Amino acid sequence: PQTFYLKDYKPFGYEVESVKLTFQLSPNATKVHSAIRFTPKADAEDNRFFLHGEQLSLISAKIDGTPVTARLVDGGLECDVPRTSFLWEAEVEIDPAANTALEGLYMSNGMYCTQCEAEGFRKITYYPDRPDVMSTFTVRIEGDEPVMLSNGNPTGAGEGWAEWHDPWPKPAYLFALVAGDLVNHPGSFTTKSGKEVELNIWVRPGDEGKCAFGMEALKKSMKWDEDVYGLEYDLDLFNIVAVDDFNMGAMENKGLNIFNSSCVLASPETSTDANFERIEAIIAHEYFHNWTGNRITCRDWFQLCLKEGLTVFRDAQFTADMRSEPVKRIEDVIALRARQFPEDGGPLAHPPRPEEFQEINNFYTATVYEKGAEVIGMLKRLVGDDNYYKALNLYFERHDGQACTIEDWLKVFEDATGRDLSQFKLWYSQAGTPRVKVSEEYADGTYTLTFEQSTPPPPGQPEKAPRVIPIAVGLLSPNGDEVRATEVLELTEAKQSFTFDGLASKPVPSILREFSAPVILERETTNSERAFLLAHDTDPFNRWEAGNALAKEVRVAMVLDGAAPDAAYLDALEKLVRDDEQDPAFRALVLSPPSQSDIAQTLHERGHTPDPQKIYDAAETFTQTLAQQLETSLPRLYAATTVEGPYVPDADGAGKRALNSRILSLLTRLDGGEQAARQYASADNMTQQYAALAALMKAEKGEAQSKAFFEQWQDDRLVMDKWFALQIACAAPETTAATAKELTQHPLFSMKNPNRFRAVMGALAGNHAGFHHASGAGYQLLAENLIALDSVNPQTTARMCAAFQTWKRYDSKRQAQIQTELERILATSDLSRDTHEMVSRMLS
Ligand code: HT7
Ligand code: ZN
Repeated sequence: PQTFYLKDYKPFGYEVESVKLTFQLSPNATKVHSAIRFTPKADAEDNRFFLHGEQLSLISAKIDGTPVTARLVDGGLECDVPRTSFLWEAEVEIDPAANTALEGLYMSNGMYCTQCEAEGFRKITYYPDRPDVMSTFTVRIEGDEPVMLSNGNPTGAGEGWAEWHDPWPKPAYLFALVAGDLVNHPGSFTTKSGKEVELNIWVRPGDEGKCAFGMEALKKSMKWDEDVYGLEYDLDLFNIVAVDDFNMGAMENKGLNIFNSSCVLASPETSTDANFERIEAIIAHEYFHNWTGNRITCRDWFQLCLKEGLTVFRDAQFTADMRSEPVKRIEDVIALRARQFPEDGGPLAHPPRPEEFQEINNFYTATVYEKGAEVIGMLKRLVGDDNYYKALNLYFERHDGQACTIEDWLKVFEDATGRDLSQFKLWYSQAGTPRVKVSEEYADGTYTLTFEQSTPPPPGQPEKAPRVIPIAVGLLSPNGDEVRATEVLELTEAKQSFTFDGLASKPVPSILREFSAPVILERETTNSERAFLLAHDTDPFNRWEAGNALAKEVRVAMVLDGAAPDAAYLDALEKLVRDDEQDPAFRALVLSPPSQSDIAQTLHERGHTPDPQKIYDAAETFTQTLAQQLETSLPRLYAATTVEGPYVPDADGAGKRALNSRILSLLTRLDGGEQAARQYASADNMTQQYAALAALMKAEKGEAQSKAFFEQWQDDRLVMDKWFALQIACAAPETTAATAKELTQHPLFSMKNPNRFRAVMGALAGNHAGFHHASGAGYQLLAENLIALDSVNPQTTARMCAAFQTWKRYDSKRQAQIQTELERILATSDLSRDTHEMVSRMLS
């Protein structure tokens, strides 16, 4: 397979002045006519006229009305063209009903829809399918579908046709078309300059009742972007469409966002609090792309984090403002450590701006998205809030309408602040998570913190220069008072010391407050100091972090030494859970144990080989001991945290329900499931129904409720995904693979629906002890299913291969089992480029 390199970038040799597309829709034989005006660039380095095209049947091609013979070459066509402006016309035929890869134009439940990012447009027609080629699009859709939508504003419609025009130049990856039997949930928004924008959420008939929350989230996002970034919406219409079959969460096509239905449809009866929060965030994310992605796009796909890192950063700011800042930060750090750290520490490691790829779809990763956002968070911390917004204003002013690079992005910060960011830029080019070792000294009222940074070399990047690392530090006195408020230390050298004078006694440091940089902090400290910070730190993130570190230490000791759960830690948890002064969401987070794969990662980082069964046993013992310790207070705590009254999916209610659910799961270990069964029977919302079912199933007491749940919800696709996943998530290690296998035989299992496939195979990979069971059955089942999926949907297959990325952490027997499965996948005939790249990287 061909490898593409950042260093090889060359601009396209032609301007695309305008694009007119006509679609004649038909499930198996859609005709696409394109009329594109090209003008050769006077200063072009390369005037080869090459248009991308894949899986297209070319019917005809013309230049200025005269038929021409195009040469079909690998990945597209070439043609001899005039040296002056000309009109290129082509007619192609495509087969949307056969398109199970869900890239280009495809069908989902009888509805036509598109997914063009990253390189799907080339499956619709011949085109320079690269993000730096921007043009205005006019689209005519002919067909007998009741609703036919494209980007921009509608310009005409009649019996069997509709026309659209998007006045904003855009790359082809933002093109979209949707046609089908759809109903809309309407809304409207008046921008700060007084423009009335029509809003619609389009769904399949029957789903109308699940749009209200998404519509409110959209309006809040529009308002927030005006208030915080001064950015207004720029069309008369904003459409969102919900689609059942979709490879990712959603797509920010200009004026016509397309969403995985799981990321937009919500109702109290069918969605949990977590679903509501995620939907609000994804709607915001896609809306924010209108400026960070669409108005200013990427020059090439190596720059993907330019739009994705920034947009994730912006959606996190939004969620923090709408909900709780510390809770959002804690949730994001948990997710970063669970998804990005393993990527950065394993064979799939790459910098936020990769320098080579075979298949760009494989680089929509936690590193590009989440680490990309962390890098922006560090930049903001280093330059300060005012300078951050000054730089952002300059970015929008200078680059509106352009396709940009990370260099452009950093230059606006340099110009706005006068700061040299050349060392900071290493964050974009170096892979791997830096480890920061801290030591301390105290003498005569002076406290010294010494930091040493290093990054274990990831694949292909032996040299690791020191990076700029902002480390937010506060100091507490031994009685718990804060003696130094948060200060951001700038670590720029491999080893550097910082001093604090005038202290009456040796302070307790609170380091890396708010998780000010995506690093692994290594510091020798005691459990009693961690407990002290859990009780006293004024930084909520570090208070949680202290509890989390304590929980990990306790688990690690249980796994390595067979120790009993630490009594002091159990006492600290008991105290916290009973403390009604504390935020329920915070209490729920502290009460949620570190995941078993997190413990495996911690053990690995400390040079041990994790044993998944031992980690599972320690988790079970710990939770059972905690339940017993809290035994007498659990019924009261359960009652005190139960949220009465109508369900409202706000942060406050969600925090209380999260705590209540944790308590219910502990109680269910002791009361034989009585309380959970009562909650299941009386719940009027999915959060409580699901929490009760999960608690019962985990305790192996939920058979009747699981059957009832299926009966109640079998016609709801999204709720059924929960049902599939939960059975596997709750299975014991030795039955996990068998449970998953049985579910793949279920009539409602489908290879063609990525949500259902992910529900089953994602839950298998997510059940740490089950997936890594010594029999190897989990590995085998996943590999078999990935092989089967590859010819149907390469993109989803390749993404899910990443379940194996941590394989070198485990013992030699497990490594051999996984290696066998990876080699089996790689030996599959006609393996997709996507999967081939992922598996080869993991085996390298
Ligand atoms: N920008 C979108 C990425 C995306 C995507 C990429 C590859 C294949 C399918 C895809 N669907 C959506 C989504 C986002 O980050 O907002
Ligand atoms: Zn995005």
